Amino acid sequence: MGLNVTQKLIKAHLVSGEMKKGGEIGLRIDQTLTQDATGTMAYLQFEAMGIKRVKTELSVAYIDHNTLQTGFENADDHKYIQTCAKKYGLYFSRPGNGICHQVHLERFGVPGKTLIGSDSHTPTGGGLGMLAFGAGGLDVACAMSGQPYYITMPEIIKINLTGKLRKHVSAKDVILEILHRLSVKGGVGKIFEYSGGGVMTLSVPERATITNMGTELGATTSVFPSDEVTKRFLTLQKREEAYVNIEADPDAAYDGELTVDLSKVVPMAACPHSPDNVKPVSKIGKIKVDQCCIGSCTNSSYDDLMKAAAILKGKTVNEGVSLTVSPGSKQVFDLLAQSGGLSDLIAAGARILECACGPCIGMGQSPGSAGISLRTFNRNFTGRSGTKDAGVYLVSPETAAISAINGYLTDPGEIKEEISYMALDEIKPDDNMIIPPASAVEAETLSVERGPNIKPFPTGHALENEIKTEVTLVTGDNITTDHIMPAGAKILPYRSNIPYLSKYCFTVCDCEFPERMTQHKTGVIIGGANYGQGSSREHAALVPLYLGVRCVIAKSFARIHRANLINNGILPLTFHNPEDYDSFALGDPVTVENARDSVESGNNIVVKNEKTGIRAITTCELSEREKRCILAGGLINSVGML
Ligand code: MIC
Ligand code: SF4
Repeated sequence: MGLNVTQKLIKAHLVSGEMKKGGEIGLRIDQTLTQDATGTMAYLQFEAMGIKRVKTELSVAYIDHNTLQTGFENADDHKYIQTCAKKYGLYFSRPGNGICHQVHLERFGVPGKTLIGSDSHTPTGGGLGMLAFGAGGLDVACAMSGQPYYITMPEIIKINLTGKLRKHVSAKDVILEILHRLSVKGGVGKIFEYSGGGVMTLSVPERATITNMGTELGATTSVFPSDEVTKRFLTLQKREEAYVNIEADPDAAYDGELTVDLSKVVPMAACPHSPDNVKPVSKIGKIKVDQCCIGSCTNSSYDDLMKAAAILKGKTVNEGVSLTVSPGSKQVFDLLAQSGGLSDLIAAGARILECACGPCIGMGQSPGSAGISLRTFNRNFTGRSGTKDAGVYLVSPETAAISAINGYLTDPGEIKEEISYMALDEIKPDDNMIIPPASAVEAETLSVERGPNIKPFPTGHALENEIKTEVTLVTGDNITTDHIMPAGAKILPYRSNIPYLSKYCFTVCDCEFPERMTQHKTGVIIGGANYGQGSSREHAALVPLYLGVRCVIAKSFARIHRANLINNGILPLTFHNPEDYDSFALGDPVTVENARDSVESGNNIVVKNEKTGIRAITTCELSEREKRCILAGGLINSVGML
């Protein structure tokens, strides 16, 4: 039997386990990336391992999230990461050079290679035929030190693309259509592999838009083949030597299949407050819009921004709307300027922001009270924009641009004029904002600069046999890491200061949670389904650990967050019978019985509600490696890194 693209990539990197669904596999990692909001922790953890130089083929440290610099914190963290990069053998992408995923696609991604990044949208690299995963900072630190990355062998689902997109319909609409069909839980335990005649009609940046938002499906990752389109993209980037052809064998088998006829896709929008609350734009109606934001790692390529510029050319942004544009990279920004698109955007009244995540992670541009914001981004969770009662809709650049002119949500199918702009035949990439690492000899003489905002990270302690504590929080389904550890302009600068961040833990759901934990010193969280979906931020485990959370008992967990809990010694227990979720209330005293013995033997774990006497059975399926980690109180303890 032939192999599909995913199997070919896994096979070439497999260091432990078998390619059998459900078992743990270890993968050799060729490349890593970090961004600054998770990077500081990742490098502190890397330093704690005592390794002198990264052992990957390529590792890059990007600065793109924390760029507001409202105090000394961001600049200090940037300096820390920059000095780490130079000393430990990483490339450093300076602030201003762009969003990690866009820059990585342009300048570093290589088809057929594995990549892990301390950012959940690292699967963007799948658009280039990479096997790319989002991971916690500690897993990235381990990969930098030459250790494998472990995942559960997922199901491989073929997404069969047929036909061709119609005018004004974009790759964003395709992934929104898939989210509509499968939901934010639809990709859990799965890799989506794109295939079929429609694939060749999509450019690499369009493919990357789709693999980027595979993250919102909860997927382990998404991947496209590497074909002539990939070759053209790499040739444009003057990196044709990186090209290899990787396509599925004709007789390759999959665990499931879904067909999307591109010619039938229509402009879509994800309505508040979930990326899977998707409806056709035409069915939502002409709702009044206060803000439109174009950019983010999902939609900030040259074509995305030029389409928007062409729609806005000669027009003025509606008086009721604030339109922002953030180019994905310095390369995109420069090309936008050279082609005249930038001038069209400025003339129309767009507010041009720097090449960074910006409003996507709440770093400015929070909408007004109950404001309606159309964003070309990938997440619209409550409060993520910085305004709790804002309504954020996720749309394509075309929809955002035409709606910014009209002042109300508009189907881009209504655009009468032809959209045309300068095609890219040749570009002159300039990596002058990427600082290479020092040589190993020079590195010996360099030191790392650490600002006063950088505080040590907490570490867990060995698992005891009986955990006696109480329920300190009960959450509903689909809790995101933005609920657990919010981001945004006020607190993102404190990503290297866990004690400070802890004051904001879960405050989107319950403002008394941090205070309650401080009083009780320990606690358990009762969670619903898909607990911890969203970002890869390890802070959503580190901060609860710091506050004394000993275990989370949920109906189910999102992949990266579960790994982060285990890596930090917090026990993730799953209700055997989901109805038992209703047997626990805030303040109930609980005992996790025989925790250590059960983890060791692989048995179910009983959690007793000491108030009602109800004994809930929970499961904790752990690989031998994960068991060692949980028993030791986290990965750092388990491998004796400190
Ligand atoms: C996000 O989009 O939520 C982030 C900010 O990029 C996160 C990483 C982080 O929290 O630093 C992600 O997606 O992993
Ligand atoms: Fe940055 Fe937003 Fe992409 Fe996260 S989703 S990496 S915040 S642009």
